Amino acid sequence: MSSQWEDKKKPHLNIVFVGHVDHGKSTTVGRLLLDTGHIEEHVIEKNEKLAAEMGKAGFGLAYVMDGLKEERERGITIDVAHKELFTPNYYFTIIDAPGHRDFVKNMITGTSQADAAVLCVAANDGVSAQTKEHAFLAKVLGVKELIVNINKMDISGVDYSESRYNEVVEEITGLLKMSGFNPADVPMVPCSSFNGENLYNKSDNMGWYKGPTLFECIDGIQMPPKPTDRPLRLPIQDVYKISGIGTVPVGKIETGILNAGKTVIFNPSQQSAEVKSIEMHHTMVDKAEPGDNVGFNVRGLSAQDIRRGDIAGYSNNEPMFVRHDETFVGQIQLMDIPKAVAAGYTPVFHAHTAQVAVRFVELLEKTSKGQKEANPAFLVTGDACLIRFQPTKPMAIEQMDAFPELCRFAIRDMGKTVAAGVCMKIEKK
Ligand SMILES: Nc1nc2c(ncn2[C@@H]2O[C@H](COP(=O)(O)OP(=O)(O)OP(=O)(O)O)[C@@H](O)[C@H]2O)c(=O)[nH]1
Ligand SMILES: [Mg+2]
Repeated sequence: MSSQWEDKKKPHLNIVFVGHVDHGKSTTVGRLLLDTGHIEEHVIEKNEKLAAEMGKAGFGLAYVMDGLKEERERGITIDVAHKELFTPNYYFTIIDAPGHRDFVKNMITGTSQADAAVLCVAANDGVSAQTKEHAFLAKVLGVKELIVNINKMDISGVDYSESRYNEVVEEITGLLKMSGFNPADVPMVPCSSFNGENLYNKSDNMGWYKGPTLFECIDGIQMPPKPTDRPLRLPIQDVYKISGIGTVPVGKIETGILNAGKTVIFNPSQQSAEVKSIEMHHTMVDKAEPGDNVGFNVRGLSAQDIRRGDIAGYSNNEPMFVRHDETFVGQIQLMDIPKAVAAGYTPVFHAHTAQVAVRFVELLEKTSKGQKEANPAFLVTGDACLIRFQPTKPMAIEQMDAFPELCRFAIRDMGKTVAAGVCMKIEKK
């Protein structure tokens, strides 16, 4: 079945659905696709029958996105899934991320491909652990536009209550401020994905809500202008070896233009190669722009020469990187850390597509409850701090003043995100 708005020449955006486990991300995506005519009712009916047989009644809509056997049995999303959605203004690729804390790694992969995000928050639970973690990660990983779906408004105890909606809006507003989004720019739509209320069709049960539907918000996204006039920066997501073609790195362009025929350099691998061809949405193109997800064939490099976490650019303005004997200074905000941390702490940094263990070398200046302190001995949850860092192996990262798109990082330890930060100054030797 095809959509009435189908047209692949429309501007393309990747939109990721994130939020705490079970808050209804997959159900929202399934319902949006159904109500907008991208899939037919009988598909959902078949899914629902299958779900009921597996003891997962109610998961028929979620099964549109949850296709893996284990996902269907457990009733959770494990890996990201992609689907096309056409709206009057855009051609979207929807990325449905898992909410379960064990699969945050997959959420990070999906979110680093996204331009925009829908944060799903169940109205009964409100802001929960992965609501927080995903909001921080979305900001760090470069999501520019955010929409909130306050979901499950139908559920018993919430019963479409305006005052409960207002309470959840207040909680989310606090979270958005902490994670670096401006709440005034973020629409928050009260929905029931299960019943299809305020997703595509307006709800008869929430007359008090006068704002746009989730679909109208998604279609109305205004993306900031594409930084086409800046130097090329293309973080590499994966490198494939394709028989008959050769080495094909893939990734999403952050800034600048990738041209076929030009030579690119990959840092920190420090390898150069000519771009032979570029492919986007299974079509060959001569050039690609910021926001485009591309695969491109490079001449003369093996798939082992370059890797995920490299950034491609041109040699007249190479992507920056910090070697293991160099340092950088960054400002971090501690979100959730089990114990106090001091110099010597070496958690994993996630910056664009890179994952590198990085050591806290020197705590320079702490801000705690509005009070500043030079060279503090340790840090706890809620503190912000300016720190000198040293990666354990070469790591591509950019300074905030040069490339705000590539200066952010999330810090993860023991399976959770403990802090988020920005790189202010790279100290090259
Ligand atoms: N009452 C009610 N239940 C909902 C709604 N949306 C989703 N659910 C139920 O919530 C459960 C989880 O839904 P999913 O869509 O799988 O949630 P998810 O956020 O994708 O979960 P993960 O991907 O595992 O993080 C299912 O039982 C859904 O039927 C809603 O609007 N109202
Ligand atoms: Mg899901």
